[in-house]
Amino acid sequence: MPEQPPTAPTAAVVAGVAVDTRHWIGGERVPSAQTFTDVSPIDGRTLAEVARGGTDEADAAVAAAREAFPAWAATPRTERARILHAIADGVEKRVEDLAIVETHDNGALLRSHRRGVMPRVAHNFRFFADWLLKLEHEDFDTRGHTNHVSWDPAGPCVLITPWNAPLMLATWKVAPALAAGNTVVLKPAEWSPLTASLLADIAAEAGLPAGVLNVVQGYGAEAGNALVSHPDVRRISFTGSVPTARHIAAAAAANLTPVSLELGGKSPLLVFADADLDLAVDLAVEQYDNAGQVCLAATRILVEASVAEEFTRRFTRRAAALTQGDPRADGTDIGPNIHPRQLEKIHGFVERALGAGAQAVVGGGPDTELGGLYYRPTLLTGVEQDWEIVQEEVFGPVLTLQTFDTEDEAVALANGTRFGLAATLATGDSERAERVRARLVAGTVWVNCFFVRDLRAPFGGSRHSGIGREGGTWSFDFYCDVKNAVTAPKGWRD
Ligand code: TXE
Repeated sequence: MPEQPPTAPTAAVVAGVAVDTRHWIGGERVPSAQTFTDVSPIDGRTLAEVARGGTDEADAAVAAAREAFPAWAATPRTERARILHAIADGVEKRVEDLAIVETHDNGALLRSHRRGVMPRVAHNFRFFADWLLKLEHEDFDTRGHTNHVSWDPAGPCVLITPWNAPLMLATWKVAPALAAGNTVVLKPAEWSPLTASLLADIAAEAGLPAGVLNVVQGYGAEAGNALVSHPDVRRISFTGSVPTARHIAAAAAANLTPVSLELGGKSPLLVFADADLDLAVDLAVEQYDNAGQVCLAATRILVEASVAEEFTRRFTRRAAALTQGDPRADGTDIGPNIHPRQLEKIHGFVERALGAGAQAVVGGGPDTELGGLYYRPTLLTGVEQDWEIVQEEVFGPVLTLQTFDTEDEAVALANGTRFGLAATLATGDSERAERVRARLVAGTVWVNCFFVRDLRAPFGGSRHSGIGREGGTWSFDFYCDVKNAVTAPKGWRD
């Protein structure tokens, strides 16, 4: 274990909640000589000095995960499931703490953390605990020999997660990996590191043995890189950007470590003239959730030309009624973006599009009254399919609108990017919905709805949106080495 420097900060209090900002390795809190400053996007206030891990901490965490692996893998499934349910209980008891810390850390709405996100974090643990108990080993006969197909845990897993939904996305990985009998090292994003640390506390209180869950804090290029390059790691699961995914895939390739990649998107919302237009407008406005920092967001609105004017009129009215401001306030619809760098990136996209001739019919720049990291919800028209603003993920509250005349044209526009994460259709014609959804390149297609997510369903994307799927059986597939044991019948050589 790296030596513990006496002067490094070890804890912070965020909105009254104490958060230990050291790593969590082998059941112990471990500081680093170096720290990084975690800042709130709400008002730029410093929240904490957080341990900044590197190769030493990565090595120590993987070693702890390796050491804990045999006992956890051999723990009866019912006991593993019991502990996962106890973690869910702990999350439910601390929903308020987790919600307030997450909101301060990443700026997403407090009311959705409280009512939606954190209860779902608990559900993630319950779901995979229950799925584990239902997971059937399969036996079948081959000329009198028994094939026994089993789901064996793979070993230490490295889980690298982003800042837009920090705990939610982390537990999509942590819960199935632990349920399957693996040990894990979680590296949360440096822009939102705090709730991962609270999760470590909750898991320890729930009785998860030391070393089964480890949390290493730090930058991607340091702690993250050391973890994904480690030869003792058996699985890497990553949610984040395409450039980082390329790097991780290359590091994983060096060790032939299986990797799951959940990346960005540039998803379309197709609005046909036969749609309920008010519903279509609701679906479009929903894309501003989390200040547009959602990988699934349908940021390209494609509207049938005959209803485009009416759609734009209704959308503009609805967007004007949105309240932007402090994410802790109950009446707020859109909070701040995560970081000055992200705001700059968002505005760069918008400025270049406007410079190329796009029109901002809604928004078009940072909110000058609110200041800080608040970007006005924006809708750009007059854009072309090959423009950067249509092709690249902005990850901010910026939507584009294009029109089409035929179903074929709609499908061509929808499929015309390098991504394939999701697509949403608004149509009143069920035959059209079936026809179009079959032709879309997307891991998830929603028809007349958005963001309905069932953990039994596969989640993930095609093309540059990723490799692999998360959810139900797909998660267990990834976190297990499936084994076939063939046993001869007794006395077969007699
Ligand atoms: O993501 P990164 P960033 C997209 C979105 C956003 C852009 C940049 O378009 O604007 O990515 O965000 C860790 N080895 N999405 O730069 O860098 C890093 O520490 C190992 C979409 O913040 O991909 C963090 O924990 N790990 C996405 C995680 O990777 C490394 C959500 C994600 O950071 C690493 C987030 C390395 N070399 C961003 N470099 C979605 N699909 O929801 C970085 N990391």
